[in-house]
Amino acid sequence: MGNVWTMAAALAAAALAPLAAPAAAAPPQKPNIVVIISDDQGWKDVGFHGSDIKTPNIDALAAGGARLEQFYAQPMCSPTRAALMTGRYPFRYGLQIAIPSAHTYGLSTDERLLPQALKQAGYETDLIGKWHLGHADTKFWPLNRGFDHHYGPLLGEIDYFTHEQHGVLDWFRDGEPVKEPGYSTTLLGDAAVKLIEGHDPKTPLFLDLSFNAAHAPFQAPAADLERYASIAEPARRAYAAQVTAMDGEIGRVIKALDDKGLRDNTLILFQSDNGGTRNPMFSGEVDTSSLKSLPPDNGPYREGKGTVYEGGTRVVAIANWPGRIKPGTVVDEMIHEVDLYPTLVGLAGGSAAGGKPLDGLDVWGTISEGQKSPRTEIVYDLQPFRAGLRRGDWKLVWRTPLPQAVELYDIAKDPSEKDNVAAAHPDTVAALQARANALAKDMVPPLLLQTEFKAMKARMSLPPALPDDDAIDGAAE
Ligand SMILES: [Ca+2]
Repeated sequence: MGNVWTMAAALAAAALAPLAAPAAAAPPQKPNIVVIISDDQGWKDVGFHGSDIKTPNIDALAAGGARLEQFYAQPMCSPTRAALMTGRYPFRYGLQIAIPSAHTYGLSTDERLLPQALKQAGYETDLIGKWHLGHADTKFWPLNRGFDHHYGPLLGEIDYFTHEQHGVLDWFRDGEPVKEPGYSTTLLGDAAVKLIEGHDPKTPLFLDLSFNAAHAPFQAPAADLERYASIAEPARRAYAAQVTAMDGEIGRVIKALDDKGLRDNTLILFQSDNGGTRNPMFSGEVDTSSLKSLPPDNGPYREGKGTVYEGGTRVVAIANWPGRIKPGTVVDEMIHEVDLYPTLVGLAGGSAAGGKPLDGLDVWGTISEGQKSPRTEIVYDLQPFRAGLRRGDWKLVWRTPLPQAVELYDIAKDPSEKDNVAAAHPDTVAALQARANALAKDMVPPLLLQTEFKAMKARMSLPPALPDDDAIDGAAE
């Protein structure tokens, strides 16, 4: 009898199974992911960090989500964008330095990029705004790197109104140059709103909205400038106006997500791509050397863009997802740009496998549940002439050409990097130097330096630079 009942139970279970299966197997809804990147914005240049520059929409994102107070990017535009796209440090593929406009190299095409991984996970992938990961060959362009659509500049250091750099148009829609009127920040906001309004909610969306604001040149529409009539210095006034103009566009994008009913299933990340520029040498190709002071403000952090000090690399950053990240969260744990790749691919239910080994670590538990960061080390930069490396709270700043300079800071106690304690901690310095050296064994020297050395070598085998015949004849008289 027992067997009969067992058989009956098994039959009943089998009969019920098909009914139960669809509910159990229904996949969780994949979140929309909107990454908003500002360009060269100072750490302090948001309302919630105490700025006089008005950023009510960014402030609301911060208040409604998590402020990431130890979020590290790379010191410049291209390297940070490369770190986001690959989940790997730029020293692994020679992209430690921003790509100058006349150079022809780009982000190595054998890297597997974030939009490729998200596309494989079923996402629509859109880049609205700046790329700066290769422009001279179409093989580097966004549509050949996993994006379904791209609108905006391929490089990004443009005039905000003409969209030109050095008189050359840098404004594209899906690979075609576009000449159109308008302030770049407004045009990018318009495009993002239109995209969200027309988006089919059945397909999860990855939007990389990458403003050229607030990079030099410092330009803003008259109405935005008028708001800051109280700021006497023209560059700071224009910079403040362009930050507030960008904030307004971010507000429109959030409203579009709200209106479309997507907001509760959308993770929004906001960050600057590097610290604000404090030295004209690093401001880009626009000459800012005549300015009395560069406008961005990195608050308590030392120096700015281009350097491995905290002012160049610890950037303003926010994560916001209603219902998934508690409002008012402050994450004071180390997170690096490379961590976004595995974190976002993980949330998307995709696979981080299939590319090269990642430097990034999944930090979702740190952002959303208050867990300790899995990250114990930050590589700020690694080049033949310098290293910036943090392990725990110890940070090494090492300029390697002779005469070399070695600095050591306790970042927890001295976040402003005022007190170089290298002399008092020789063992810590030696351990960090050994680690930097070990990492440097896998370093690809910057593609910029490789290209320039080739050009230099070519110039070294030109004909002798002797005076011309007239000068020689004259000398003999
Ligand atoms: Ca930048």
